[in-house]
Amino acid sequence: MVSYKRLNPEDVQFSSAVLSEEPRPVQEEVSVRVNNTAAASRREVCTLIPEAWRFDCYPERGVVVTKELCEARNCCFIPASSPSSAARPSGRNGIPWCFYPPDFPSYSLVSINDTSLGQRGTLAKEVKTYYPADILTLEVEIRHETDSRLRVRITDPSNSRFEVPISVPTCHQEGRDHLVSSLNSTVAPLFYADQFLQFSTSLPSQFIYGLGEHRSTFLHDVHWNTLTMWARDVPPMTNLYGAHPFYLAMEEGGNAHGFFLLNSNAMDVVLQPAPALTWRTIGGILDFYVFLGPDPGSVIEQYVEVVGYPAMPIYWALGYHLCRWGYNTSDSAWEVVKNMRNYGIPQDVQWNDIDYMDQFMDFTYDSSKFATLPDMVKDLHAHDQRYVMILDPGISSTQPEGTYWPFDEGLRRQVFIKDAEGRTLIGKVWPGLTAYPDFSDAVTHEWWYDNLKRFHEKVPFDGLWIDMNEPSNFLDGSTNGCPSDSLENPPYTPGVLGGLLRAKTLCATAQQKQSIHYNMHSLYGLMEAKASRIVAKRPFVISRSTFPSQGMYSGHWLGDNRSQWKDLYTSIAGMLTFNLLGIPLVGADICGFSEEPEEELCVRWTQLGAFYPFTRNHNAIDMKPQDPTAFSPLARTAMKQALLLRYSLFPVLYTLFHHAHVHGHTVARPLMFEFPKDVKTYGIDKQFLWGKSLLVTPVLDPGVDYVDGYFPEGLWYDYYTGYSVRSKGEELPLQAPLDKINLHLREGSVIPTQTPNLTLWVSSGQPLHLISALSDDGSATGDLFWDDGESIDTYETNQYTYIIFSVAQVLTVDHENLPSVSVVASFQPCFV
Ligand code: MIG
Repeated sequence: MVSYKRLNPEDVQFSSAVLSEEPRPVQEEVSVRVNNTAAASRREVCTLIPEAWRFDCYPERGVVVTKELCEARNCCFIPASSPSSAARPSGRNGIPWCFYPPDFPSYSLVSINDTSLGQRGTLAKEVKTYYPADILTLEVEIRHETDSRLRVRITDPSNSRFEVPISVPTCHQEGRDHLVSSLNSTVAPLFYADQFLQFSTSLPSQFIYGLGEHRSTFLHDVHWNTLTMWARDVPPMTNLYGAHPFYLAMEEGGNAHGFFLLNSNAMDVVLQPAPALTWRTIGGILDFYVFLGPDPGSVIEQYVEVVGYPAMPIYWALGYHLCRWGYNTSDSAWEVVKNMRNYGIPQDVQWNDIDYMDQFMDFTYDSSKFATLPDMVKDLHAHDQRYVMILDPGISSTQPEGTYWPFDEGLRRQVFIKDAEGRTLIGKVWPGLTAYPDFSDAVTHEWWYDNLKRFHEKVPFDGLWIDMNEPSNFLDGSTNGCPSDSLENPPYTPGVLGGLLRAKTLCATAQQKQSIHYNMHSLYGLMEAKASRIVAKRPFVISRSTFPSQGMYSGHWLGDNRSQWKDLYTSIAGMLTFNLLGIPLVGADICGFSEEPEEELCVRWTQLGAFYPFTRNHNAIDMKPQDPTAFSPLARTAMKQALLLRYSLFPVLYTLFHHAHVHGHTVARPLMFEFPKDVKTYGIDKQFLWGKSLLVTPVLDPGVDYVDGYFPEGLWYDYYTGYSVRSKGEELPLQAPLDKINLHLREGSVIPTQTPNLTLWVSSGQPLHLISALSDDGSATGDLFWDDGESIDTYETNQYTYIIFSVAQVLTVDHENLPSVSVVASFQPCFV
């Protein structure tokens, strides 16, 4: 756990020249040298800094950093064994050749006063650095907001700067005596220039998680790994669709803490093996939260308390969704729905991609190819199924006046983002030239709502899929390019793909109601989701771009993956990361978006996908069909079984979402959350849990009929046979024929299940069952949250049933010989 102490001016220098409370030996050595031999040559001091502790003084890309350039910054220059970081475009960097010396000028605390919540002080430095508009005097405010949450805001007292417009609750707690984190932030200098804000901190371990959105393993690699954040429409690589400046760090002994930088500007987060982390952002303020845990689950609860609890999903959101790009007609989509019914494969929701639109224009549908769309939707509803279609933000700007209401009316109400000169900014997306709604303006929300309402009268859709909302643009900036100024070409540009902020999006100088696009860019998907959360009952929205607090408004799919085994594997990390980020309604495109899956891959993917909190099969245009009906009877049956299994576990999943909504718990949960003292769980991203007790071990490789799974210490019950194994905390081989996904129940748990049916609505009348997995002492507990599945705020208005089950010793259990999972009760579900 991070410890706190009261701050004294001498503790805060934000420079490596000053020792922190608990100095690392290396620093002590450096510092002693610096202090005792003032005459020591610069080079000697520089060589004393171990490679892992070198903080990059020349992060600019595309520059070959020479000794001269480096020394002009008063930094140390030592070519290291790896190529210089500047020589690498993004992602994995090397050891920096140019790094800050211990005496690099930085801020010191010149005054500090106690406030009711903490302290407020002034930071000052004397010399300006090489970044323009360096701010020499800063205000720092430290607030102890709750017992487990500290907030530090560093602002410019003489100018107001951009702050992320999300409402963050503040709790007021007084009289705390232990206020300042000894997270060591003195390892490198603090920067606070207008467009370059940077600070570094040492990390308690190399076990760092979160920091979306990137495609990576669940556990981040701290070996010179730069993670760039700037929402971007791009297939799996660099900076992806969302921006989430939050990390979870494991500490000694199974403790954990969290760190959140509330900042929406383009930024780099650099991990280095010291281990240490550098936040480097190009705007806004430094406003960060530290969450004290002490265990990983509590850290996430504390984070979610700040960014907002995820919405309780409407029940059918947890059913099976089928989608593809390239259903050429409504009849071809309808055909699949009917085939699914004929084969008795569960399906709650049918989706349409941009194919349904008339010339790809929002709020229209193709009246010839999709003539039967309204009939299909009626038919879905008649079968207790639902319909969701895609909307892109770009609004066609080239239709003759009077023929396309969304654009005409949008212009009239001035809802579109403007360029630097105040004209409607025009970019290009699927419908051709388009304007972009400014969702930071309340007027735009009304206009968006009116459009949705008008379209809903024609096609009574049930939910929305909001794509391309980074926002994506086939052009860089606009049809007129972008002006050339310091917003478009900042002194430092993070490692965004394409090297320019405007790459495949809008100009940084574009004007939105609440600020310039430079500041607002990564918030676009969040604000669009907020505007889209309006259709009936509990709204259903799935968004591609996301930002902290997104979970309150939408779920997320992990974007354009490929039909490859590797993508099957990385989807688990993506799912777990978004559960850490407070967006538990998440899943990857099952069977892969681009490319065509072999049957075996699609079966394995459907099995894993049955355990994504959000489960949707989606496919790219021109790829052959990959819905369950497209495969052999054997594969089809295996997929059907996996989906029926999911449907039978609906009561478990629904109850987990209740806990996410009310307490900020994860739904799909990393093993280390339940076993934080078991270091062997820290890197696991091939298995995961649902809640605390259901262990999922999917097959992620071709051509195998077994899988190795790690079992934390304790008793685990095979879900299908009831036989138990006692693990010492070891990897065990499991049989995994093509029609089986391994599922184990942790000792001491009771889970509610339900006889499945073809939709969750139809299942909802079926009896519930309880399965208990007893501990050695014959006890077990579990719970169930149950309501009508669709009314808003049933928990908040007390219209729900919540049951806790506990089993005391009921029978003598012989773990070695008897199936010990037993149905201990059946009962009728009771809607309030
Ligand atoms: O430029 O709507 O990620 O799921 O099928 C591509 C077509 C736009 C990207 C989404 C994908 C969707 C596709 N879209």
